[in-house]
Amino acid sequence: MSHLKFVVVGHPNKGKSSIVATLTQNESVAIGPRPGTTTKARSFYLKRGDEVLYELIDTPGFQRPKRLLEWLKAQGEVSANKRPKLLEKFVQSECPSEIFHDECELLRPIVEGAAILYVVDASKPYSSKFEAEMEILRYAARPSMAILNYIGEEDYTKEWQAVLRQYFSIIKPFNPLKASFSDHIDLLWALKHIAIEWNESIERIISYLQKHRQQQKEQIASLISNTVCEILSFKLKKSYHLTKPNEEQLRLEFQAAIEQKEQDLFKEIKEILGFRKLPLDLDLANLNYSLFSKESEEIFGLSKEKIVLLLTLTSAATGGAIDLAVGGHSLLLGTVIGGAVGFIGANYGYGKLSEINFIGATTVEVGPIEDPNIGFILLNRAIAFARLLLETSHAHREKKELAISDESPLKELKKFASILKKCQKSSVNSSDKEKFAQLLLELL
Ligand SMILES: Nc1nc2c(ncn2[C@@H]2O[C@H](COP(=O)(O)OP(=O)(O)OP(=O)(O)O)[C@@H](O)[C@H]2O)c(=O)[nH]1
Ligand SMILES: [Mg+2]
Repeated sequence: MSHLKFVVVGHPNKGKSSIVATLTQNESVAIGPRPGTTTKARSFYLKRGDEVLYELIDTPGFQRPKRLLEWLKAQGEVSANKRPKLLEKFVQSECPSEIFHDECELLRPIVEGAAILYVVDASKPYSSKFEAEMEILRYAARPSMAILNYIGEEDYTKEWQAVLRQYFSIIKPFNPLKASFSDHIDLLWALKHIAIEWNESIERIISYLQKHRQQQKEQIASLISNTVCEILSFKLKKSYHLTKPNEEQLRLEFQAAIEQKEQDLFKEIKEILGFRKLPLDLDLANLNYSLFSKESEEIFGLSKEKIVLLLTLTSAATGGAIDLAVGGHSLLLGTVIGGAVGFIGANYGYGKLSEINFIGATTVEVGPIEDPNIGFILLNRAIAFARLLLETSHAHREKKELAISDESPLKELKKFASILKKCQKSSVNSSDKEKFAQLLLELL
């Protein structure tokens, strides 16, 4: 069976291309603030490997619907069963056309058999100028659905529904810029009812998309866990000749190498989710602060007390009393592990990054990181980044404003702490790694 085809039509500048981008998860669809961005019909595909699951045809908006309707009516009285043929006749006899250029572009896929997704902006009032468009689409007698987009703040849903119900049996609100993955799935569930013969195909597509999403999350979780673990055990080795390198310089080089690894991680997460071009405003997400800055530590790190507690807990010597403390009874902290604070505190915080070891007369080794908070900071930053992108639609073109919640997403701190500690000591085994990725997956 050939794949499902949907043509996205409507007035200019109502979010047609944005809908195509979101539903095909494709950031290369041209979207623009001015009417007339799309000038030609163009197909975009949702694929599983090489197999096309569905095709969405982006089209220019109607330019002269009233004149086209007049043309159709001027062909004389036709019975309802002949109307689809009349539309075909228009495409065959009048297209290509200078006056009806945009109508030709959008009607061709319809007469060739695509189902119709008619997009309106329900944040603006209905006006009779839309009537001719809907009348023309009715001539096509194709399976169809109306989509209510909301470009502005106001809400004219009721007014629109009263009109759209006269033409479409399925009407679905869908805001392509805000749409999450589950909104995409919801829209597909609604599309299931567009034609009985498509039920099965659409269910299959939904189940594929859900599986694929889960795989993307698994990939991201294992990427984050591997990268964080690798960073924690990373050593910078350098050879030198005669003059010993400056220690501060070495530290900076070491930090820069780690920061680069974090940036590469972010880039890979973007790629997994199909965002290569999307500019991100990392300032808003506080991710622009350097990984090693005081700010980053405050936003993404754990408090000194928590770190001390966790480190004490993950060493075998401690008893159940501290388990209680982790449940929030911070009063216990001072009494139970007071002594440890001084010791671990010496290794905690900015400036306590790593040892610098001069080996022989020509080699120096920097690292691994000593500050136990860096692992948590890295994890919180990477999760914040991944979560934001997981909620971003492929219709975004401008700088995406990232906002993150203050709440650290890391739960199960004890388990994370024990794995991070092993990473730092380069003693993780494959089951630790699996556990690590699994813990992260639950947070995505
Ligand atoms: N705030 C907001 N803006 C939207 C939404 N959908 C579209 N836009 C904006 O509206 C403008 C037009 O979007 P397009 O998707 O290019 O609209 P179109 O219908 O394809 O336009 P033409 O190709 O010119 O007919 C763009 O600036 C979009 O960013 C939405 O859901 N919310
Ligand atoms: Mg467009």
